[in-house]
Amino acid sequence: MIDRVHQLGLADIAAKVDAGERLSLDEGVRLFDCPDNLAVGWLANRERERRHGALTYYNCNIKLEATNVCVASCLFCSFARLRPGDPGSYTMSLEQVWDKLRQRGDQPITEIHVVNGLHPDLPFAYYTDMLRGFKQIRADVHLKCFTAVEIAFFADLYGMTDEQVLRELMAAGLDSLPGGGAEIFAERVRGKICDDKCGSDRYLDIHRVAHRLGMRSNVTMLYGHIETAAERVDHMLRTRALQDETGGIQAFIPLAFHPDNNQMRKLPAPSALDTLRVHAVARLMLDNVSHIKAFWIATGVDVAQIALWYGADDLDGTVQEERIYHMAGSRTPEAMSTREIRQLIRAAGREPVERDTLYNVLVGPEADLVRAS
Ligand code: V47
Repeated sequence: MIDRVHQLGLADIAAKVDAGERLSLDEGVRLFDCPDNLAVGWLANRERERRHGALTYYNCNIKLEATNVCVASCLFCSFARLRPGDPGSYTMSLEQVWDKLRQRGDQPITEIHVVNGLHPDLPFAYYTDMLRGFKQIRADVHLKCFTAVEIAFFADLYGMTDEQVLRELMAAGLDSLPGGGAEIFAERVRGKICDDKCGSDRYLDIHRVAHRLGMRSNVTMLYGHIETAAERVDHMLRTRALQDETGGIQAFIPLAFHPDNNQMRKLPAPSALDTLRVHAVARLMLDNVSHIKAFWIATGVDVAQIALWYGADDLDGTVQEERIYHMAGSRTPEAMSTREIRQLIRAAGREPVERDTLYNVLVGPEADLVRAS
């Protein structure tokens, strides 16, 4: 394969990666333009194995979307409804939200991931009470809730600074921020697909403040719509620059655009090859981010398995209730058991590790062998 890398003109990039040197924007674009997908994947896999060997992480989590009422009008979104009462809109009562956790009292859930629409009429206490309630039901559960876009919205709606919002949510039990809302940082793209929500600089600054306050976060990238290769790499470089400053980013998560039931439905979904390439380039560009997550609901299960050979080392988790992708056409199951996730990781030739949100190991690869013996 190294001969092929040389023939393709990627020897300088391979040498830089080997020497621990950083790749530039132009080099990232060359990785996207290279005709040989497998060669790029091979380079990324070397890097993935250097960091994690065959280990592949997942967690036991639940995703909740408490409301889909949203004042933003992102063209890619199939989930949001503009106003309360619009057909298909919903807002759960706090009891309904908490019930989602109570109903799973018998499951070893370690993380709740909440993403909501930007609801114009709910009081701030809805969110702080939600967090407090979760912790009352399960004191040890990790609360990864509210994207930076939601934090910015709360600050503007309730007349607080971003930092005040984060501090109040942390006091109520918030443990970390999920990566949603990043889309593509390039202003050209943002101006076209999501011009009425928090911009890139503020998104990144909210993560910066969260890290300063002691929280960790993830960063996502929504790809496969109108962005160019250079805009994808620019997105990765802005992420890398923040990570240089704070070290607080745990995982980078490429999210494949799903075109059903939204205003960009005329666009095709990104191909499996493109999905594999994005994960591979992310692994190579983001030398300071430990984990590249292939979110199986977004990639599809089969492609997520292959992505484990293209730079990804994490699959997200059991998920259980997911609406954003299923309303946009995802045909994956809505949930997986830990047994199924472990089996699909093994079937891909990798070794499953159940982690908590902060990547502490909870169940190592040997657990299957013990169970099988
Ligand atoms: O912010 C919305 C994306 C995100 C579509 O932090 C779409 O661990 C594709 O951020 N096609 C929410 N994507 C999900 C998210 C996430 C998922 C998994 C793990 C983590 C984490 C975060 O979903 C939104 C938006 O970027 N999205 N609509 C769509 N039609």
